[in-house]
Amino acid sequence: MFTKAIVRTPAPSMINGLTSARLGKPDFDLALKQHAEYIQALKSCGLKVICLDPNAQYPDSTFVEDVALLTNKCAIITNPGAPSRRGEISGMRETLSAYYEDIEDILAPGLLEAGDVMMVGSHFYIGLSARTNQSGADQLMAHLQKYGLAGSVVELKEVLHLKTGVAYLEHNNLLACGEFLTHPDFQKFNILPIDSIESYAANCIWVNDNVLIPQGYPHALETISNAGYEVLEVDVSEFRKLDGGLSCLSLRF
Ligand code: CIR
Repeated sequence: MFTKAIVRTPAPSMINGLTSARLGKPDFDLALKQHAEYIQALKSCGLKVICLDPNAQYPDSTFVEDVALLTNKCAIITNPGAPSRRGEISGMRETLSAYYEDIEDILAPGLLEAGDVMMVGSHFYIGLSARTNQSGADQLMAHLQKYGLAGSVVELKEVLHLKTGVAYLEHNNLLACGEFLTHPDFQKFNILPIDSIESYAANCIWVNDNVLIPQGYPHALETISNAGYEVLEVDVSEFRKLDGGLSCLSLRF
């Protein structure tokens, strides 16, 4: 069960965030409204939400998931692979020290963005991507081992982050799309398939047996509801324009 989430309000500079999507610039006012609704959805799942101030210096800083990995034993501050995002980690140690005694770091040459890390109980799958390298993954696995946790690497071919294409919904259920549908590492799970036309909906989040899903993906909604979850739809269209999904917008712990 999660009890808390950390989010960061978007700054007006978010409209200049990194993107590969050709969906136009986000509408900042709409993004603020959607962010507030996202916070409400987390609260309705029973979480206390800690909301960090906007950081205009870093346009992508609202995607707070990428700068830390929070486990039930320790926190790990990452070293983002995107050069424009590295400074986002400043202040994270201070924020996290209110909740964690043990805080570790990923250091250069290691690079890691926690959008590449999927928690399944005490095991963490780490995507090797354009943002996360082997050294970052090795450091993370060493930190995890120190606390009785474990990790393994997954090579990515098609997506930005591991969790762009896969989401663990507990109860052995794994939402998966594209390259992950047949990935050998994931065949032990009960795969809930997401069609490629709804690939954005593969980035959902499990919060205490509710599943937050992006608004506008009817097949994904049906698949997840049929699997027995309480589903909450959240409109995150403005974050999608920056390749960001539901998981990227919070750190849940
Ligand atoms: C980026 O490219 O870094 C941001 N525009 C989007 C980050 C999305 N984060 C995530 O998938 N964990």
